Amino acid sequence: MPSPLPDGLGFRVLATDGAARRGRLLTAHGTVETPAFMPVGTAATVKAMMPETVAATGAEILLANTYHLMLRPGAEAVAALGGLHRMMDWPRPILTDSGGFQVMSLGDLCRIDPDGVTFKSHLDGSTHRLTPVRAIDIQHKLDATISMVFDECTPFPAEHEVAAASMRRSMDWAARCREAFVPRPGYGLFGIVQGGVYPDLRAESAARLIDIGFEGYAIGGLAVGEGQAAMFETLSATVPHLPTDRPRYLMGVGKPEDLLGAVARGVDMFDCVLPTRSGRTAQAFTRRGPLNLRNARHKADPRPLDEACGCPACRRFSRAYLHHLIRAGEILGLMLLTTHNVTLYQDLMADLRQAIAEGRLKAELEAWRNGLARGDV
Ligand code: PRF
Ligand code: ZN
Repeated sequence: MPSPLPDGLGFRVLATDGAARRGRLLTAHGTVETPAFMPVGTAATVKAMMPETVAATGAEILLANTYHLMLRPGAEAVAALGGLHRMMDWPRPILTDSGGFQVMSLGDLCRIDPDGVTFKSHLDGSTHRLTPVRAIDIQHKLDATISMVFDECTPFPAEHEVAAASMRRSMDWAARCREAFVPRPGYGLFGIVQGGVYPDLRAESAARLIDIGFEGYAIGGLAVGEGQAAMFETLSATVPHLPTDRPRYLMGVGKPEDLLGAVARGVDMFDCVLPTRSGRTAQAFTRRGPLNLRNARHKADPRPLDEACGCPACRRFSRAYLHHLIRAGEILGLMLLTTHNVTLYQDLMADLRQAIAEGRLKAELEAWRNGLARGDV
């Protein structure tokens, strides 16, 4: 058994291989083996999956969204149902994003000022406001295991001056979030590094956050159109400025190839809608790259999606049947593809964890990259 929980979250680095780390996060709701991928449960559900099916994929932590839950059903409604874990019957850790990124994705439905953001609901057009204090208060009511600071995701591209001003505002908000956050054993608050693609701004942001002090450090403002090469360069320029004894979380990333490169650069946690959203657009991720199950070439194919996958979609059903379900608009098609995609992402992370522990990450990355690039035959 792990030793008693410290004041906030516990984190142990169990092994390293180059910059990559094999770690363990200890929380009030159980442990998370890292590197970890968090399936997205925006509205307190991983769409089309029962919680026990999510757990069976190997997922140990989910992400939920402050923005969506504050609008519907409302933070008080979630609190009255005993918090997120009890409401959705997911007893394991939950990380909530703070709402900033989601609000600012609304475009002209939102207005930003030095103290927060005023926005119109995408549901009914009603006006709402999020500030650092309010975002933390909502995450308390949701009972998030890990809360995120309220930040501004600087758009890409942005001039150095614009990215600097945006980052400094986010750092000011991060300090307000730290003050508003009520510490509890096994719970934590993560800071978010911003600064666009500028190494000097990323270094300044990391230093400001470390000065404030957080239980973990996220890297935000990436995967916003800069491309994989620039994302990797920015990661390489950011991670060395982060504490080695705290978890690092790359927000909203990514494709399997992105996860390989980011783990190699020292990232411990990820979230992305790709495996769950692609399931709903008939896209299956496999060890041989993506497949679109709508395509007529799968019409009579008796093979499973991925020979090496142990998920129910691959153990029990053919590509031809999945193709039929998708074409017929059957709900089971979405359920099976989502389960498969989440399983593939969890298998990828499990392979990387084992490879780091055994000091053979380089070969494992090569094996995955070769498979993904080979394509389906
Ligand atoms: N900030 C927050 N959430 C996020 C991001 C960010 O920069 C991103 C960027 N890829 C995804 N989700 N709070
Ligand atoms: Zn599968």
